[in-house]
Amino acid sequence: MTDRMEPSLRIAGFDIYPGLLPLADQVAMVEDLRQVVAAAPLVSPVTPGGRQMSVRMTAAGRLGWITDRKGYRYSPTHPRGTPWPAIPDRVLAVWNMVTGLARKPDCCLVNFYGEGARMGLHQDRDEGDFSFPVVSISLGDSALFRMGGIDRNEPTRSHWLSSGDVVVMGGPARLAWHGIDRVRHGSSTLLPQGGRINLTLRVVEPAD
Ligand code: MD3
Ligand code: FE
Repeated sequence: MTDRMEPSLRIAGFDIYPGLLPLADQVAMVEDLRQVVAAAPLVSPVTPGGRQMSVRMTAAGRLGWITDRKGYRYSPTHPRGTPWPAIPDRVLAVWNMVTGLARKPDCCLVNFYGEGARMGLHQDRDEGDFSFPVVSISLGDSALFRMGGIDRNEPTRSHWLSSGDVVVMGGPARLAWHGIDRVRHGSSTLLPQGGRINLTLRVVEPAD
């Protein structure tokens, strides 16, 4: 356990670090992610209900979150059967900075939002241990992030996330409802064709 950096903004239990990543680090992280996507291509996941998600996904780490007609789950392999690539060190450095935890995340989920992609309000509860926070890193186009409470019907608040912003969901916020209502396509030049990448770092297996 090292020191944890203090957030500059707190909304509904969500710790927000606006502009934490300098532009040079964002550019380097996108290069790291090109290698991740080369080893583990983005897929358009299908929900158990048979709907195709508008967000494309892949992952790095020991486990990746996947969904298909069989259900939502963490898997040690990409849908094509290959192990996930390692989480880039530059991404792990962000986890260290904002959590100060010795425990490393098991999963770095990579979400890619092309034009019109969104993510409906949901909870993240497929992990085996909710005592650890989830860390989100935004890259590319700005997105309207909606944050609610632990109950579906609690009021929500919205906040625009920009490239280089980091959010930490820990404590009660770990099980809060959240989603991405819309992305301002072309609002950032980080990705030459536009689009948004969100990385979420997660501890999936219970602490031993
Ligand atoms: C709050 N991703 O991958 S990141 C997701 O921007 C997800 O792609 C959104 O929701 C995105 O599950 C939002 C912020 C986030 C991520 C995980 C959370 C908020 C969270 C887990 C628990 C509570
Ligand atoms: Fe989520």
